[in-house]
Amino acid sequence: MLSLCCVLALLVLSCPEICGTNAGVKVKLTQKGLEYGRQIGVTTLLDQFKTIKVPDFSGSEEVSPIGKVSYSLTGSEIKVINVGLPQSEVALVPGTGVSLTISNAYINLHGDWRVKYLGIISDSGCFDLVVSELSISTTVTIQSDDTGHPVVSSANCAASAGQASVTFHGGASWLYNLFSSYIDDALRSVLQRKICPLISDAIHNLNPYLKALNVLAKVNQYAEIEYSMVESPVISTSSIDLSLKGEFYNIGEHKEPLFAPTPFSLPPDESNMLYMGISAFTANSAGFVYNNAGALSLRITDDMIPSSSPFRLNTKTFGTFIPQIAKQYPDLMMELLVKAATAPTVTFTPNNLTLQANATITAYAIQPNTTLTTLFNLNVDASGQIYVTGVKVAGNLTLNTVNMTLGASYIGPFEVKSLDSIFQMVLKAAVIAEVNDLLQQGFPLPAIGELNLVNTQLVIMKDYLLIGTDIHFTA
Ligand SMILES: *[C@@H]1O[C@H](CO)[C@@H](O)[C@H](O)[C@H]1NC(C)=O
Ligand SMILES: *[C@@H]1O[C@H](CO)[C@@H](O)[C@H](O)[C@H]1NC(C)=O
Ligand SMILES: *[C@@H]1O[C@H](CO)[C@@H](O)[C@H](O)[C@H]1NC(C)=O
Ligand SMILES: *[C@@H]1O[C@H](CO)[C@@H](O)[C@H](O)[C@H]1NC(C)=O
Ligand SMILES: CC(=O)N[C@H]1CO[C@H](CO)[C@@H](O)[C@@H]1O
Repeated sequence: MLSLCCVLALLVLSCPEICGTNAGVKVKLTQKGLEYGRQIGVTTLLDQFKTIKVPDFSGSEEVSPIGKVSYSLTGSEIKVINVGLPQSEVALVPGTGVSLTISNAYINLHGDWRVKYLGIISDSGCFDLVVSELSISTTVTIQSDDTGHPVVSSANCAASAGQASVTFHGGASWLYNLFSSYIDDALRSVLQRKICPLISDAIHNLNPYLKALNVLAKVNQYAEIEYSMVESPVISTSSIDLSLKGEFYNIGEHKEPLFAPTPFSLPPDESNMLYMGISAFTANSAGFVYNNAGALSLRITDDMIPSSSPFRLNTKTFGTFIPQIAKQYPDLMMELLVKAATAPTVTFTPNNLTLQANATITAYAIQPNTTLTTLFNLNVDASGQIYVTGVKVAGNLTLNTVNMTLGASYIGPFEVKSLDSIFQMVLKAAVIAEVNDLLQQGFPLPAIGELNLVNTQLVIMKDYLLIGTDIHFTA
């Protein structure tokens, strides 16, 4: 059940009070995705059908010239031994959900029979029954319950069995006729009556999973991302489209940034099962959250600079660019504090993901008694390209431009430009490495937990990142 649930979990989420806001993340399940969901669903139903219990039949009938014949088909031995669902179809029902049609299905049963007549004569044997040309149709409706969670149910279920054919083993042939008509009518109708409740149960059984669906996914110790729906799912003739909030929040504290998502729509591609658009808004809400959490500051010490580097974080190295540092603070180690001045922002343009950040860098000399003496601070505007890699929404940053201006100096005037090369090196070695660690973690995609993504492509579009993927269950 879990697997079918996952497909449905992709289809449905909730629509709480935030309905009407623009989506930060959009998800589209195509016909191809639905078709994959059908295969998984049919496998699940096959297992479900094998559990059908056929009740005992017993009764008596006047059979001339013998008289009263008591018979029983013993339930404990009437077993479903095979089920075939060779033909099934799913189709989108615009505005409602998904229709499922199964045709030419069959069920093989095996059981024992027993008769008693003329008071004393008893006879017994076994039988094989094939109920074939079974047709089943139902609609899976997708709705929200009053707590804003998705609920699926089965509507308009109909099942009919075309014919039953029975083979008896043991006993006298006149008995076969008695059973033939009985079995044909009774067992066929029993099976018919059992199928729709079974399907309804199977669909209904998805609800606990949907109820447990976490629309708030933890990213790390600072952030969680909310994937609740901002509007009801749009079910058209070609896809199911979901609009999700897709917003990062500080854990336990849902403060809204000043910016809002820019409306965007996914391209009409259909070659993958699933498409997902992640807006620049979603990425920028992450910057907002990390900045609020005070997570965007980094203390850089000499041990973070590669040992191969000729530049060291000490007053000797800096003294070659700013002589008064070496003069006033000879032979001291230094430390830098890089701190975001504002939340960094990303811009998505076709094939280009740019990160811009404004930061301050404060340089300290470390006194022998470990006191930090402030030497100067700089304002830095930096921009870099983020290269998105692999199937995770994870990337790596390379630095494009760095523009440094002096904030304050406690060591007299100096030419900021002279520090360009050393800071380029420090930013690359320490800051970019740190940002890349963060980017490599990526973040969880909505309800993807149980799925493997295959044939995944990532494309940077204007204002959003497009992921096209197929999905695969290994369970
Ligand atoms: C990427 O976009 C930024 C601005 O958004 C621009 O400055 C940069 O030149 C672009 N890079 C490429 C490779 O197109
Ligand atoms: C960085 O500061 C400049 C002005 O110095 C401003 O134009 C820009 O919007 C800021 N960028 C961010 C990401 O805050
Ligand atoms: C540490 O040393 C510096 C420089 O010698 C001095 O200014 C400062 O007061 C000292 N701090 C402490 C806590 O001893
Ligand atoms: C660097 O920033 C300063 C102040 O924000 C600005 O005047 C200057 O044009 C910028 N230089 C470059 C190369 O972007
Ligand atoms: C650390 C890392 O993976 N760096 C890569 C970032 O992306 C650029 C462009 O694809 C590569 O050249 C780097 O090697």
